[in-house]
Amino acid sequence: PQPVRLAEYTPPAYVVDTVDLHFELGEEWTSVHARLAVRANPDRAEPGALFLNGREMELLEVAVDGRPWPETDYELNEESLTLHGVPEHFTLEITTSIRPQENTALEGLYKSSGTFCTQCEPEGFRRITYFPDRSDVMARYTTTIVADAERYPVLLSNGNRIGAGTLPGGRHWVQWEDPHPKPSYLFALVAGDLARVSDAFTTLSGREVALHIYVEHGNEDKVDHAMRSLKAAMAWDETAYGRECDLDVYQVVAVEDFNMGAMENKGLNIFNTSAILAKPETATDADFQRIEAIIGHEYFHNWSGNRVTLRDWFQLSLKEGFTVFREQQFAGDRYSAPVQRIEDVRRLRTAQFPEDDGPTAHPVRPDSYIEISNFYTPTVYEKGAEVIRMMYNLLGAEDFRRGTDLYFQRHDGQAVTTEEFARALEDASERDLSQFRLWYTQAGTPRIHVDGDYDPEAGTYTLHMRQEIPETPGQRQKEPMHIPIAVGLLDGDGNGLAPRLTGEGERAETTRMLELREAEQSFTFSGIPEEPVPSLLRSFSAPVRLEFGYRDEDLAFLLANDEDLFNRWEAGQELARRALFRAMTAYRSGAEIELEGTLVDAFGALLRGGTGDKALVAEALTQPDESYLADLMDWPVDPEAIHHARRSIRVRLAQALRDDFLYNYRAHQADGEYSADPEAIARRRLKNLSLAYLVAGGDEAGIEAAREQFRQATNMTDRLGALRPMVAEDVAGTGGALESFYEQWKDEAEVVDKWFAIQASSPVYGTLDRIKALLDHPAFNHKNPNKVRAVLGAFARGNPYRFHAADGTAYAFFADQVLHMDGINPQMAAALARGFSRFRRYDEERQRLMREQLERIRREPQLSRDTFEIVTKSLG
Ligand code: B3K
Ligand code: ZN
Repeated sequence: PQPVRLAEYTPPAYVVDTVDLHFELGEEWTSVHARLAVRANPDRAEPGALFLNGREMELLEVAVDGRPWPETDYELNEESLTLHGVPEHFTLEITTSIRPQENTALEGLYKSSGTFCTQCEPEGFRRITYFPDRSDVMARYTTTIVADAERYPVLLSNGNRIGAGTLPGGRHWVQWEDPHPKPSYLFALVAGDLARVSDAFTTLSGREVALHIYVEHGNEDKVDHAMRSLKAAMAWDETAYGRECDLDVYQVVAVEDFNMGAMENKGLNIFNTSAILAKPETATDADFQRIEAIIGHEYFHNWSGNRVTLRDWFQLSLKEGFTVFREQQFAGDRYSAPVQRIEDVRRLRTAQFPEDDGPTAHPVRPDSYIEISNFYTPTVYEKGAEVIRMMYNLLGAEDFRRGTDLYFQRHDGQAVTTEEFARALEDASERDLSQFRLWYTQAGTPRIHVDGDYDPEAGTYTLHMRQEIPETPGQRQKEPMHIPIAVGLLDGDGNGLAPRLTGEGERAETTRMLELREAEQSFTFSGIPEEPVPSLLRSFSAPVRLEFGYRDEDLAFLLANDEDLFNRWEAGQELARRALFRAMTAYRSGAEIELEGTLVDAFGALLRGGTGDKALVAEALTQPDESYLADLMDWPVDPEAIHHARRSIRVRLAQALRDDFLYNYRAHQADGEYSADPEAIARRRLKNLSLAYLVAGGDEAGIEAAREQFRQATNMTDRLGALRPMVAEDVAGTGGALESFYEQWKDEAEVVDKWFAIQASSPVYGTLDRIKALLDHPAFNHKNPNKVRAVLGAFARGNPYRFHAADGTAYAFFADQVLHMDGINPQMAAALARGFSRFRRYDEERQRLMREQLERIRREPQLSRDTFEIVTKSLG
């Protein structure tokens, strides 16, 4: 397969003004009749042939202006239909026949537990009809759906319902009209027997928007939270960005089988059930928060993505990075901004940093791809959000808002590029972002080395900074980037100074946003009475790896005193990382693993109530996970050392701080009814973290408390809060607990997914034989992405200790699974194949074993484009 390149972008030869779709949904065949108003693109001199994308369909008819188009004047192949000699303006009619019930790739039109549904982003529409399936072709859609009335009482598409009726033979029809021009990737259709929960929202200007959430019958009691979140998101976008909803009706449908979380189709979002259904008995606090974030994310796309859309797929981060940033701001406003920031950064570090450092590294705006579905990556999403956040940091809140207002106003209804976004911010702020644009084109996580230099005579403190951007595939030479680095200075009592650079006047703010632009650059602060402790990269103002030679005491001091809560957490994490790396060294040399006092004292002080912020204490005491530690480790990554070191640090912390954990466990028991408010979530978080440590420490009272909590819990957060550590530590009675859990929840698919994942990611329960047994479990199904993620995804990502078993048996098994999945769902297969992509980070024997599997996968003659791209890039 040949790569598609950004440099080869050309505007479409023809534009489409209207699309009229007529679906006849059937059990065997579904026929699609499309009538398009086509005209030559006035921006192009010689339009030439009309090129239409299309795959996996049977073409039944092609007509131009009502007359069948002769076969001699078109070319049809596996991926396209090209019409030669068409007029300047015409009506094109195409009839295709498709088999949604056999579509296991879950792209285009497919069936999910009896419901017809669609996923068209990025290139699914071409599996429905022949069409210029590219985001810069925007048209007005009308959709008529005809289906059996009994099986499919609910028939939905984008926009407003403009007609309906019954037909002979028990069939009925509904017609929808979407007044907003849109690219084909935002088209959606749903047909099924679904229950509806409704509400309404009145916008700032008084427009009434009907809100409907559709779920399978029986799930009506699990949509309250999503509905509340939707209304919160609508209100938030009005105040935070001045964006009002432009629809009369906003519909959301939940389906079981979905490749990702959700999809922002215009006025008709389609959601994975896992990203919408929640009630306290079945969903955890993390689920509640994830649902709110995803509901918000898809809603925010209505402006950042739909009203202003993408010129081409290389611009994907224009909508995704910006929308993730908006989602993060929303979540931070709803819960706690520092805790949200910690979670964002944790995700960035565990998923994006490794990607940026491996064979599939690519810029936020890639310059080529083989399969665009492979580019819905942490780099495009999470690093993309960081790029937007850095612009926010550089411009400040007010100018940033002026910039986004200008962007939305200037480009409403257009398909644009990241360049237009940067330009709007520049124009609104009169700032120069030319060097900053490198963040879109240069891959690799910058490393920043910082030294501090105090001059007592002059009363100055100088920070010397040096930036290096590592080499990435296809990018040798890198230019220095423009990096906002938020800095504070603490005096000996832990108070923040108000740092001013030499030459600047007095300032009040205790955080100074430095702008690093050179490869090496120094910043000198004046009027510094004593040697300060610097607090660097506050709130993680840029997605970089920053190094500064703190002493352990400095870190403990920052953990106790920094006014920047994110950096408090960061200081605690750095202390923990150091202890872990020392423990790994000890483990590898066969020495006893010890835990020195600084970490114990610092964490003890936190638990005894230093900050008063429960959520933050819980975050600080959460150990960095194994895959993040693998990313930090020098070659070769040693999964065993990581696992054992991490475990013994956990056990030792638990034992050293046993009384504090027990106190916190008891002090934060729930009282009264479940609530998903920030305070209650923080309380459960700290309580369950304390419980997990007590169980890890082998404390009898703790283990008994876990058993008891597992039995008595009235919500899933507490139930899993007990079961997880029981499974992780394999305490007596865990097998029975797992069984009873399954028995109790076997009818709730989202809960069964948790049951799978908890085992697959456990170093004790997720051994290879158990994983194989889970695949044979009646509740497992390779065609359901949630199940695949719960077992195979959790195994590869969440259980590195077992996945990287030294004998390579897990690798061989996993490669079989990749191949099997490739025949079912290429996107899922490619996602799994990434489990091998960083094989060069491991020792020679593991490298050899993984390479062997990658080569075996690559030899498969029918391999999908998706998996092919990941495997060949990994092999390099
Ligand atoms: N835009 C969709 C992602 C589509 C991915 C297709 N493989 C969800 C989102 O980011 O909102
Ligand atoms: Zn998105």
